[in-house]
Amino acid sequence: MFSSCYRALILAVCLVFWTSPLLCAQVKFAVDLTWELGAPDGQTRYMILVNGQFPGPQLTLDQGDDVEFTVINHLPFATAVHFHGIEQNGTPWSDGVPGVSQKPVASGATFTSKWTATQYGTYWYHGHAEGQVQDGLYGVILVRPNPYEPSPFSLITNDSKSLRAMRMAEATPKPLLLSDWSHLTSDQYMAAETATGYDLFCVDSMLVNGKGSVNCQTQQTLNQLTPPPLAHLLNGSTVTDRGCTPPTKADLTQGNFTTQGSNLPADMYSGCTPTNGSVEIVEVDASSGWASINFISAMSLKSPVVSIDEHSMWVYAVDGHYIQPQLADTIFMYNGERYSAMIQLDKTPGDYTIRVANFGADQIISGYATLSYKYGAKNHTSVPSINYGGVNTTASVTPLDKSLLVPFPASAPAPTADATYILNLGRKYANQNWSLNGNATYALDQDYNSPLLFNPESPRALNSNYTIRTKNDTWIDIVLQVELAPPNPAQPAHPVHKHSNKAYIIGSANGIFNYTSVAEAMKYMPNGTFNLQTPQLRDSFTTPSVLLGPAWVAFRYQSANPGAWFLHCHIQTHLDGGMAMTILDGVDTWPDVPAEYGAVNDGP
Ligand SMILES: *[C@@H]1O[C@H](CO)[C@@H](O)[C@H](O)[C@H]1NC(C)=O
Ligand SMILES: *[C@@H]1O[C@H](CO)[C@@H](O)[C@H](O)[C@H]1NC(C)=O
Ligand SMILES: *[C@@H]1O[C@H](CO)[C@@H](O)[C@H](O)[C@H]1NC(C)=O
Ligand SMILES: *[C@@H]1O[C@H](CO)[C@@H](O)[C@H](O)[C@H]1NC(C)=O
Ligand SMILES: *[C@@H]1O[C@H](CO)[C@@H](O)[C@H](O)[C@H]1NC(C)=O
Ligand SMILES: *[C@@H]1O[C@H](CO)[C@@H](O)[C@H](O)[C@H]1NC(C)=O
Ligand SMILES: *[C@@H]1O[C@H](CO)[C@@H](O)[C@H](O)[C@H]1NC(C)=O
Ligand SMILES: *[C@@H]1O[C@H](CO)[C@@H](O)[C@H](O)[C@H]1NC(C)=O
Ligand SMILES: *[C@@H]1O[C@H](CO)[C@@H](O)[C@H](O)[C@H]1NC(C)=O
Ligand SMILES: *[C@@H]1O[C@H](CO)[C@@H](O)[C@H](O)[C@H]1NC(C)=O
Ligand SMILES: *[C@@H]1O[C@H](CO)[C@@H](O)[C@H](O)[C@H]1NC(C)=O
Ligand SMILES: *[C@@H]1O[C@H](CO)[C@@H](O)[C@H](O)[C@H]1NC(C)=O
Ligand SMILES: [Cu+2]
Repeated sequence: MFSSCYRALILAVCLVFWTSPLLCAQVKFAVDLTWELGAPDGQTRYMILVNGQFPGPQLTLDQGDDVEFTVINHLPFATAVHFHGIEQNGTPWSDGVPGVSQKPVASGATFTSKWTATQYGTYWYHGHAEGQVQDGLYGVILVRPNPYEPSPFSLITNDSKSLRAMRMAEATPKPLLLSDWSHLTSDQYMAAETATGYDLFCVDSMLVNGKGSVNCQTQQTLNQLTPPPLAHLLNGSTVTDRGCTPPTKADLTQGNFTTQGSNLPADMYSGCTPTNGSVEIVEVDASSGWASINFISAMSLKSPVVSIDEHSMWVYAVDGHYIQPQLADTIFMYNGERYSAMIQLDKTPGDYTIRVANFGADQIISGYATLSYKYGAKNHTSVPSINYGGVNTTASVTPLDKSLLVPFPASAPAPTADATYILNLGRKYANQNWSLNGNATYALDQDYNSPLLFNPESPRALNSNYTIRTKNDTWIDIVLQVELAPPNPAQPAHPVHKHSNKAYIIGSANGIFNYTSVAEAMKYMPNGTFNLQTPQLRDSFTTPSVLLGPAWVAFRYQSANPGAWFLHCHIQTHLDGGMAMTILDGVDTWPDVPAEYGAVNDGP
């Protein structure tokens, strides 16, 4: 009932504002999944193809469209497809998380999600069963804004020709789906973790729109690119010839649990054989004036910094939502994040390299694509802003300032929260097992056959080690506290992603959040620790990487969309290892799950 009311409202809006060809489309989109040999980076392995393609085909929508997304599972195992960042207003059964919002889609079965594209912006769909992102199950979702959405381009220029060009660029963007790629399947990767007791993170290549190559560097180059603090910690040893920090540097990359290093597959961290894969060419036409490059991180394990040689970028949207545009040369990205950038096509027509470099201390590796001006010289050599290790090449390179990603139009959360949850992130039971609250690891398949959305009173749904239960129409604070004590000598950044509606990142600091609420903390913390006026509005909240001491980040959101929403680290191996919880938003007002979604109330 709730959803049909909502749809009626959207329909009314469509009728009032939209011209006829655009009117509230019903979009049907089907993905046929198969398990086949493929070679995205030039080396063959088994992987998931979507309609015979990798990455999957792009789903392009207009804001307000109703979508029927059908998964046809021809894989030899169960699956489910999630719509990352799509708020699923009134359709919690269509979120695509097995064990949370639905049962897994069995091999041979078909499942249709139905949802409304209520928000404009750049999103993506991806597998949410096991580690299927690592096997290639993902594709772009683009929702073009309604004409009446105020856009922030007049903060860049008031020149009417340029504004028209930006609007046109926004409607026909160049999405760059960035991913990391391993020659091991996700199952093999996970098996290596179980066999070694290591949290593993070495990959073979970085892909742009599914294309790339294995790039190898000499050991000397890799050593030169090793950041001095890492070199110091390596204490005389070096990164491997794949650019990876060895997992044996346990104090740096692992917890204090037992390991079996001899079980590490010989070719997982060492041995680099270059390949000649293909290169994504992004063709632009200087006569259009501007292009919109929409970066989407579909990375499983790596954190890329991206740049386009000789082109500064006006970043105008993050995680699908407009911001006050900010000019930057490089953007540091975490798993699942999206950044849309306007670039002016005013350089000498030619080819310019797009660089995608990992910036964590875990691996020195880059991937490339080409921005190619139509009619430009093909022999043009462009000037980089970052090197193979992701480090700026000159002092004048300006990184995107993430503390200043101000939503446009201005929007802010409620000044106080109704409930506060403090979660202690860290390892649990083994180096590759992670807990989002310090108490429990969340096995992905634990509720496969009785999803929490169908069973809000089950013992698991009532266990605060696994779920957070909120009342509808309340404001919730979640503080992500990153511990630094045994068994965690250090922790990498955790990009924690929340399903359904976005949240405001309202504060972050080093140390222990030793308070019961943000309101209390504000009395004691230095001015500037919290920002309730212009906080970022996002669907992921990355904790700082910690080496020297603990740190925390706090986000605030409104429980306004009743449903079971996953909250999890988007590093695939951390999710596999248990780093998740489910938020049961508005569990007091949950709608009945429509019969067509297979709701069987299995009871507690
Ligand atoms: C464009 O005009 C608006 C309204 O006058 C103004 O607020 C804005 O700053 C102008 N933009 C630029 C880039 O000058
Ligand atoms: C660094 O290496 C040296 C020589 O192998 C060894 O004696 C020392 O204990 C190491 N230091 C650390 C902090 O591991
Ligand atoms: C890649 O292709 C180029 C041009 O055909 C060739 O010169 C180079 O040797 C090839 N490299 C590898 C690793 O196959
Ligand atoms: C690039 O090619 C053009 C024509 O093909 C030539 O005129 C120019 O000198 C070349 N530039 C370089 C740097 O090789
Ligand atoms: C990179 O940028 C930083 C900060 O602006 C600067 O200190 C450093 O010198 C730059 N690196 C190079 C190689 O110029
Ligand atoms: C939650 O986890 C803690 C620590 O593992 C445990 O002591 C407690 O019993 C658990 N609570 C429930 C309700 O299972
Ligand atoms: C973790 O377990 C402890 C001990 O049972 C309990 O006090 C605490 O509330 C639990 N934390 C969560 C998030 O459930
Ligand atoms: C690892 O850390 C735990 C605390 O979480 C501690 O009890 C244990 O002794 C540590 N093990 C080693 C080998 O240091
Ligand atoms: C937290 O606050 C309590 C009470 O003020 C204090 O006793 C305790 O030492 C504090 N803990 C930390 C880690 O700061
Ligand atoms: C905090 O700082 C802001 C800007 O620097 C200032 O406007 C405000 O008055 C300060 N608030 C307090 C409580 O000091
Ligand atoms: C839940 O709260 C939101 C936000 O206040 C409200 O719009 C919505 O109607 C409520 N839903 C239900 C089912 O009460
Ligand atoms: C530990 O992580 C592995 C995946 O690496 C997972 O299969 C296993 O269930 C986890 N164990 C626990 C106790 O969470
Ligand atoms: Cu993590």
